[in-house]
Amino acid sequence: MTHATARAHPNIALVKYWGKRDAAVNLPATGSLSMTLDIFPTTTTVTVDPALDRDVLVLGGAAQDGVPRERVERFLDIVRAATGSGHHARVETENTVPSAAGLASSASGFAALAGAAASAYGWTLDLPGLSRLARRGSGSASRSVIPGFAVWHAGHDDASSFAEAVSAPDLAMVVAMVDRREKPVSSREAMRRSVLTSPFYPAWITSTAQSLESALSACADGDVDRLGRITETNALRMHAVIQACDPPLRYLTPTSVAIFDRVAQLRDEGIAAFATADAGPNVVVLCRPDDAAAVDAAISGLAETVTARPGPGLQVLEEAAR
Ligand code: 2P0
Repeated sequence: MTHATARAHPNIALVKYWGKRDAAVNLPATGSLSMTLDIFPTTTTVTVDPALDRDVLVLGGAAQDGVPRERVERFLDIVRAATGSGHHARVETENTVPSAAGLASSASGFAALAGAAASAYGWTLDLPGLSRLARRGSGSASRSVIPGFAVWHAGHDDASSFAEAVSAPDLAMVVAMVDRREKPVSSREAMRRSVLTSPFYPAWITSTAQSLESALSACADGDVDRLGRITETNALRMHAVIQACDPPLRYLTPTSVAIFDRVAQLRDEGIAAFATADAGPNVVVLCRPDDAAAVDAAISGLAETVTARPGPGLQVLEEAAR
């Protein structure tokens, strides 16, 4: 038996990934830009065990069945196909991010799994290779492999679609935990519904490609205000796409909207703060590190808060011995 352990952190997109151009190998319709956080890590151990007749997934000490286990098995099939292994594995994972609440547990989860599985099966990959592999599990996981800020190039095939580091101004994110419960519609399903039914989807593709270009140039210029404005606009556009789906779908709650309003008010008061939200009710506020305490004080009456800073990329904590 060989085993390896890896750790990865969630990331929050400033320019969002919303929709696929190829679901089979998980190619996104557009590129995206994110910050990997220094909070809520996922730690995963993969043990390759010739005695197993199927893959086992243990999440927080509880054996999983159904879709989560099958998703891991399909992912490990990719690693087995690449390494010529016929053996199954036991995957033990500990999440500190509230699962499925729009705080990117699949990003940290599949990034950690990619690192641990590649090592356990003896597949040596460079950082772009690990990012590509993580992408196959969950698109946003391609970015959690990278420390700090990452741009995920949309690409046109498996080889060209991966994330890499980008330099950006020093920033903080104040995370407002509006609701920790599992969301009723997964982002994968909501993305699919958006592509198929939202009349705004074509405009999303065009505007997001432009927003990514502008955001990258704001990063290069160290322009926090421009980067922040693009971030908030892009998030609201994504939610507009989602809210135009059939059957109807809305992730933002009255509390989420109240936080967006409070953040706009903070800007009127002279604090450069900008709100974003993923496929869930939680809101994340982007600001300069020196302003994080003021942002926290402004919104902590509306939801439980925690402040994050740019975090590390994928860490393999224990390499498989061979
Ligand atoms: C993002 N989200 O860029 C966007 C914003 C949620 C909202 O990437 O189907 O779990 O596994 O590739 O990565 C969530 O989508 O979707 C996501 P799959 P994933 O962070």
